[in-house]
Amino acid sequence: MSEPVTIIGSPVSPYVRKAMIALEVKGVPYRIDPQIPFLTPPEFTQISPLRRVPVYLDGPFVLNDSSVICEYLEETHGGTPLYPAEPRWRAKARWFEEYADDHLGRNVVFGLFFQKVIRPFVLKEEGDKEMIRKAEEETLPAALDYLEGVLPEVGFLFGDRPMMADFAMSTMLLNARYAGFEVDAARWPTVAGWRDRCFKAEPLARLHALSDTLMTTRRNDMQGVIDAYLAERQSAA
Ligand SMILES: N[C@@H](CCC(=O)N[C@@H](CS)C(=O)NCC(=O)O)C(=O)O
Repeated sequence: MSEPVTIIGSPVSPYVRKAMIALEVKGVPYRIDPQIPFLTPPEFTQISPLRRVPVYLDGPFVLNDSSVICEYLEETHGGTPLYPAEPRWRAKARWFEEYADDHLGRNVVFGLFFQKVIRPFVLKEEGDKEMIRKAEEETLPAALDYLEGVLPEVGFLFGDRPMMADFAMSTMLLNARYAGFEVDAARWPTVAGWRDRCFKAEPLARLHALSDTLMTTRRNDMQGVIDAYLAERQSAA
């Protein structure tokens, strides 16, 4: 039997969760090495030139970037699709995934989560107040205005099943929540309804539960929590 693939990065990262979603939807056995990119040794650059997670390792084969990893898994495994087949919808799906990774990521992960959670609690320094204000008051409300106009009132972006674009965008909202930013359901009812449907869908629901647990787990205990989660997945398969 071949060795399971390894994902480097913590499931608290929305980008790492994307890779885990793809692996779980495709039924690929995997391990997690929950390294925090800011605390990795200098040699980390050899497998992650931008010093980012997730990193996908399959023996000597290395992939970087969550979208690259997800598309590779889609191309190499049959079963439940992560992207729509029809070229126009597939192009739209790529756009939403890019919007999540780049724009939502810059504002949620870097603008809020990094400034309000990682800097004070992991790096023991103050976050950038102006960056937080801008994300909370300007860029994220504008992003939610955009999403309110393009997300479906029922179901998911491409039908009655969530695909990678739904997962990539909605999972950013979990890190926004960790940083104290909640989607106001009175102002953005369509986003809030779609977000709730995505959060209840597997494998996102169980990955969010894992991430929630890790948020309150000491760093030394994280590997054990993740290994227990993966062992349970293995026995459920
Ligand atoms: N476009 C990349 C973004 C990955 C990313 O920014 N990951 C964050 C963790 S949430 C990271 O590693 N940050 C470290 C850094 O930028 O120095 C992807 O989709 O994988």
